[in-house]
Amino acid sequence: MNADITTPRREKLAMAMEANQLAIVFAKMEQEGIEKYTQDNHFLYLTGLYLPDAVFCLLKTKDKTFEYLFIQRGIPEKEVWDGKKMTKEEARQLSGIQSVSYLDEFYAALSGVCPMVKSIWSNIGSPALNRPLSYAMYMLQPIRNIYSNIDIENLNNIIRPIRSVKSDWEIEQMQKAIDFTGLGITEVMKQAKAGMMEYELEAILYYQMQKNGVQNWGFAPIVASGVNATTLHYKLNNCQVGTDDIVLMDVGASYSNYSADITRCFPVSGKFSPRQKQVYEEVLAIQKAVIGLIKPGIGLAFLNEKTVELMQAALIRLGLIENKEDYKRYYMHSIGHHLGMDTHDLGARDSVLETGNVITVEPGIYIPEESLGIRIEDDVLVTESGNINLSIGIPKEINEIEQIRQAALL
Ligand SMILES: [Mn+2]
Repeated sequence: MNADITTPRREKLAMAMEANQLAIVFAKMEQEGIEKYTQDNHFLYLTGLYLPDAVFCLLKTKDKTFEYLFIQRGIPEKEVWDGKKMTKEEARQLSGIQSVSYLDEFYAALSGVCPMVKSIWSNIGSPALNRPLSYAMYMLQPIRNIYSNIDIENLNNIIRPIRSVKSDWEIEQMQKAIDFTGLGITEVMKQAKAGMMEYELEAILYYQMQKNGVQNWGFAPIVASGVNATTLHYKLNNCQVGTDDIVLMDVGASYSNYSADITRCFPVSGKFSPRQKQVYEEVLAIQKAVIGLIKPGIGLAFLNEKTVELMQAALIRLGLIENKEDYKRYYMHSIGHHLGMDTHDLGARDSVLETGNVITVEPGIYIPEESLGIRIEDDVLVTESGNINLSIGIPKEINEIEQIRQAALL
């Protein structure tokens, strides 16, 4: 990410803001001890900087916008341990933000602008009432105390329409995240054997991804065999894989901080049993039907309704339910979500799709009493003329999967 990529994003944010509004976007704090640093996605989106403890401010007045960046001062004794801090000049170059100051000047600068500010957009998050304040809430507390007339609003609400439409560069990053995830998934299909542990499969996957420059999972990987696949957010990954199991992998690499989110299932034995095949085919048919509906102007709510209709008929055919209303026993989540820097990216459940959105399509049927869980998930880009399935290259047809598995077991 460089200034050419982040500058237009800041311009879009400024366009969306009203006069006398201020955006204050906080980077994540420096992690305690020796943990790996991950950046706040709003901050990264707007600045391209992996700097901890930095703050980006955008002030809009009647006829101008002003951008300010505050960064940590380098302390020579600390730099022995942590490496050199980014200089003001480096931060300016990388972000394209011209006014760069040190963090210890932040409140003084803010004191100067607050008298003219009506409201502030900030990445305050939305912690539950019985949870600690977010870092942004903590940092904005002096403003609440002294300028109680200034509204503080969640940055999500203004940045959602901007972040949910992906640029070509963003699509390229997501495509890489998806392709590297696909390599990992295919490699697991090639190497998995009964008796292996789920975490061994996870390791095969991550090795393939990291070899290609992936630094992190997009989310905690789910590698679930047999009945574990019926736990939607299973992440223990510590059971032994059985001969007759289906293994479900719901995984995604993060590349340039963009997440993939893919689910594939395969039979350990090399061949789907008739029942496994029956269930798999129903899920696959629903997934394809729903992907076929995706185009600009279609609502996520509509896709959910369609999925439920198709799911009800499928569950009745499979002999799992008799009454349509009971479908939630075997299908209890929604069809998908926006995907981007966050795996569950900004984009409301009731959003209407537009060109440049990327969403997941992930129907599933979960039958604990049969130790069987099937979910198939692709990442789909909404285009002017319909959609492009970005993960179409990752095997999901029964014959393809069986072929890979049987070659593996030779
Ligand atoms: Mn998903």
